[in-house]
Amino acid sequence: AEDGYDLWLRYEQAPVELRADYNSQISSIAVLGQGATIAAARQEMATGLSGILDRTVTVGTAMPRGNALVAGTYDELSGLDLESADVGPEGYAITQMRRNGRVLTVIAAESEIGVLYGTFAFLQHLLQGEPIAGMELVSRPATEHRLLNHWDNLDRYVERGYAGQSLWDWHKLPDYLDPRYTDYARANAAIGVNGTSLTNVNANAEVLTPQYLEKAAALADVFRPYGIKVYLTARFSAPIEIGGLETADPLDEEVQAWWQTKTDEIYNYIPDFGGFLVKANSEGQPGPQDYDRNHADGANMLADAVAPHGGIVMWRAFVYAADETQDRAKQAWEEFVPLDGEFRDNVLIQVKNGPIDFQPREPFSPLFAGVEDTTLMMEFQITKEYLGFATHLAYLGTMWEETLDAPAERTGEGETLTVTDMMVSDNDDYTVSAMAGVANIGTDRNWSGSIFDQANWYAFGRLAWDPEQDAETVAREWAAMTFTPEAEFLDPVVEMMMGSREAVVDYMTPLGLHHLMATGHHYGPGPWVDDLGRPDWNPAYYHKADEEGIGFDRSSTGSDAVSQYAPFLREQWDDPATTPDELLLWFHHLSWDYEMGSGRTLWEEIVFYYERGVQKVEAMRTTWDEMAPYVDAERHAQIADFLAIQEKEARWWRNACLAYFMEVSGRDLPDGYDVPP
Ligand code: GCW
Repeated sequence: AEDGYDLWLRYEQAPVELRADYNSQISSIAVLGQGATIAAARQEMATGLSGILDRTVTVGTAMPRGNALVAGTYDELSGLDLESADVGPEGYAITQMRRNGRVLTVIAAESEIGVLYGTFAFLQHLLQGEPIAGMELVSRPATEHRLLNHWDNLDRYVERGYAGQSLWDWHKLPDYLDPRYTDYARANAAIGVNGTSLTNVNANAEVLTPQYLEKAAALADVFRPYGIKVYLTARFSAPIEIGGLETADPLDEEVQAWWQTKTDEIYNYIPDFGGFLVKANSEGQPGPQDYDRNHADGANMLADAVAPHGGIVMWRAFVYAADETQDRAKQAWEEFVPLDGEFRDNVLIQVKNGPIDFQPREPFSPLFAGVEDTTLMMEFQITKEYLGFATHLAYLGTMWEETLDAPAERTGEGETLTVTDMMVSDNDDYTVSAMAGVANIGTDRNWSGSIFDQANWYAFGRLAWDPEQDAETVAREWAAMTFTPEAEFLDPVVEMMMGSREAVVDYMTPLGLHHLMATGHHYGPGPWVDDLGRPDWNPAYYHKADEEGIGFDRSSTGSDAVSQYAPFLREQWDDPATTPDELLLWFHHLSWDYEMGSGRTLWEEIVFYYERGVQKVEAMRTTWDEMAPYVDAERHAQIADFLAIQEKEARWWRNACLAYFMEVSGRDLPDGYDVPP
């Protein structure tokens, strides 16, 4: 059935025209070498080509004769006298050459994982309709650690998950290895993901007990051939909860010894365990501040425990205290910047893209330019907690590209550095330290809750591999492999994807507005909510709309959050006249009558954007309807139904927000608008 299970590995759907090209280029195939990763590459090559060619293809283990496709490490391929390309520890090179009248298509790498990545790249190029003749590709990851973060609880509930239950069936592990674990690893290896943190950052210490470690080890064994390391979330109070200690104070020697022993035990189960991911002193989670210690004290204790084994600690910067007098957007910076230089080398500070919380649009987090001697890494949210869950179509590649490419800093020489440039790796084989994506994956047949949300998983992997990759190319690759490479389909669909996130911004939170979502679930609108226990959980705290105007004043006359940015940005964003419209109400509180660049007043502009958002979704529906000839009926119908939900809910957002703003401002809709309140 066309249920989306195969993700971007839909080999059967490859264009038929490729077969002639293939037959003229290749008469035999081999993947050389022995290890488990090579076996996985050989298996994938056989599965992939059998699907693409619609016949059983066998893949040998020795150098083939005639026109041939051969994959292997440079060592295995030494007989060919190849010039090694600069592929690094995980990259690959694909070339075609003539040898003694034969055509050879060669996939070469320094490592076995490079061979597997090269195999996937070769197959994916065919799925994208690219011919084998003349294939020349060299690729290596810029980023060292490319991780999914699962927010999966041990009872299989997925926090902010909209695609069913957790994939990890703890009850049946370690003895039953669901074949789906292998398919998960294949899908991730195909996009270069090389790490997975299995458990929720709102952590349960139980996962660190032997019963669970044995299960996690079984998953690690499945993932290992695919180059994927397992990480676990460490609950800071675990020494008390499962260790029987009276404290979790990171400066207490018994606590340190407990973590050391626990970590050694984990490495006995999982010899290549990647390390810990920690949410501490954030939203009620325990942490070092409970003992008057700081983030560095906490992170360093864990870092010392994993260091002898080569592990890392990813310590999250998502912190904000319940202090009404302080702008939430400033708090991570204030807690972390004073600790710059105090973290061990194997600590990475994991920073959400924006200073608040995965909103449809935020400026980048100022932490990305705030530290010099601390390794920073990115946390994106693949699951769409604030962008319409799995029913709204929003391609996030554009949002992530916007953050990664954002100018963050200027050097003394006047060179502009982007957010990506600020995540410097101290490993010479890479330029970027790490990127994490909060997974949108569950037990739904289509993994992500909707077909188009698969694109966000795909895009995360591709951008983690190469943060300079452009979002449009990635969307094209994905759409070609998921549906068809025909231009008549790709052009309009990629255009629809590219505009989709901005449509959500328009109908939910245009012009720099943020956190207008209803309480708790964050799905629908709730700008009127103003009575929650913590002020910074109330939408009204963020929009500050009243009779006079709207917006959060973070300029130098307000909370001064703007001063956490580099001087060139501070200057630009401190003045509404030079602040880009997209961030206007993030940084400024302005009169409803404020005159916009468009000539409209702010109030008219807000109405215009909400209305535009609805119109964009209407246009997306029309585009999709026209795609019926190119897509199987099953997937076409589901996507069409989801777009209908999105249109209905875009109207709901528009109507609810405008009705509320009309009430607080005492204004009517401008002429020409007729939105039912
Ligand atoms: O976005 C918020 C979510 C919480 C989440 C938290 C975090 C895991 O609403 O569900 O908790 O962020 O990132 O820690």
